[in-house]
Amino acid sequence: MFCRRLEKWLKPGTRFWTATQGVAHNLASIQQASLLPQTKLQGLLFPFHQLEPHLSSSVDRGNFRLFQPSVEDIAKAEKLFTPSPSHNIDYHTSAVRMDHAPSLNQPEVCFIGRSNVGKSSLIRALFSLAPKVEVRVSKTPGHTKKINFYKVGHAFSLVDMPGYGYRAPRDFVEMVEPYLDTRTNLVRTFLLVDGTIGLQKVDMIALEMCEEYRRPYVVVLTKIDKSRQGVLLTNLLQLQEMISKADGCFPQPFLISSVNFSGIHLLRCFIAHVTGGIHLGET
Ligand SMILES: Nc1nc2c(ncn2[C@@H]2O[C@H](COP(=O)(O)OP(=O)(O)OP(=O)(O)O)[C@@H](O)[C@H]2O)c(=O)[nH]1
Ligand SMILES: [Mg+2]
Repeated sequence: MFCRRLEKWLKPGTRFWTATQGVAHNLASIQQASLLPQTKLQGLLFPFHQLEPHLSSSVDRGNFRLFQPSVEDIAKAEKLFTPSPSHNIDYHTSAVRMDHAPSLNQPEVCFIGRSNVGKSSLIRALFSLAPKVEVRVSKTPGHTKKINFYKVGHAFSLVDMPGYGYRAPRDFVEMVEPYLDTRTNLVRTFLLVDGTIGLQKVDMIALEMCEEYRRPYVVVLTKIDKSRQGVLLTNLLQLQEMISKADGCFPQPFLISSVNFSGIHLLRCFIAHVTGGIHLGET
């Protein structure tokens, strides 16, 4: 059923990036990903499915699958992440302080998290269908000291926040707090947690901060390709427990790998949805 719906959507002539336009990841588009066997495709689009059989039957699975768009919706969202002459996707500007931040009218989403958690890598993966967009990825932790703004046509803007942790809580006070406090067009904050390590004290501070500023936020578990399955499950359940006690957090954590592309298509769809760029069909 899943494959038939996919085939129907993928009409001949659908465009995707080729080597001559820049090198995109070989699973960056749903068209390329659809060449995978169905179980692998399901795992790529909905990474939680692969973990599900390993969860104890006493675990409530409902919250892991709240956002489960159709493949058509995922494909619709992908269009927003694909540049065209009328839809420019590009780095916009950087700011070292909030009073240098550009005033933008479109809805905005931001990515916050510890240094090295994978914020910039995730943004690069999200933008992999626009390979000309330059997203800096650090080799050394703490590289991104500026707030970096990217514009996705007129649809939304996306913000890569400086990593915190080495000088916490000072890092929060300088950059993240003023941003969360004052950014009026911010519609969703994505709080990244390292899937290989799990929740750290500094992640808890960030979570409390999102609660305090009453900003709707979503937790993203990163680097799932690198984490052993048992470790990932433990970290996921610990996270789920925390989320269940939070008010402003979306109950479903998103699992992603910027290396093998697991969960990237789903996250693109969620971003397109929360910024109002697409309307989800009936699933
Ligand atoms: N295996 C694996 N490595 C990742 C993944 N995402 C990021 N990394 C690696 O983790 C390191 C840090 O990634 P960044 O994206 O620079 O992290 P950041 O959160 O932007 O870091 P700061 O800018 O310092 O705050 C890099 O060496 C990445 O290659 C992932 O999904 N899987
Ligand atoms: Mg970075």
